[in-house]
Amino acid sequence: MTFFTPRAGDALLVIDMQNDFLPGGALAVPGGDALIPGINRLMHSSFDAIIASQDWHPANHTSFKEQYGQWPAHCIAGTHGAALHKELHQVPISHIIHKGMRAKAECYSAFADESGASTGLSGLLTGLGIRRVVLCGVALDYCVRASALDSLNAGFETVVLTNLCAAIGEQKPLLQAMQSDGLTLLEAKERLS
Ligand code: VGL
Ligand code: ZN
Repeated sequence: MTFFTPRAGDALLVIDMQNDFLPGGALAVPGGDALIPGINRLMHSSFDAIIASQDWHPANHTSFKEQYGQWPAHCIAGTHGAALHKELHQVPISHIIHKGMRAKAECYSAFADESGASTGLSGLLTGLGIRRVVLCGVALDYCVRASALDSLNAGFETVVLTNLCAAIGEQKPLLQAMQSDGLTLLEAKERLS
């Protein structure tokens, strides 16, 4: 595994580091909280933009079990569960992207929901002159992966920092599948320090 080194034209995309996706939350991703110190250190390296996404659902979102969806209710807009974890440094974040506001559409990707409605992220990145998108956060098998694929398809070089991501399911087959998708998988040295 090779380490990531930042360069000009990089944006860091910090996916869904919200209370509901971290231990103690409604849809906790195991080990998610252990990523925070490393992500904080990484955010202090030089990026042209640091964008945090937040899953941000109406109370009747289609993905919720009450609506016969797959997930327990989570990240309801404006609630504590939808807030970024308080230990995640907020100062380095340049932009926030909310996603999943439309009741009838699932939205794993920070770029667009499953009906194709854009969040505006692609245009934002292009406007900022970003060439490479670097991802970390949760969940690796849902929102990180979907965001990384959309980034690649939008024409950005795309890197996933595997040791700054946590998954709901098994990691090993997932990493193989992501590599076959054409994603570049690297590690952040910030996880170790
Ligand atoms: C996510 C399930 C439902 C995620 C969002 O952030 O990976 N997973 N909504
Ligand atoms: Zn969600």
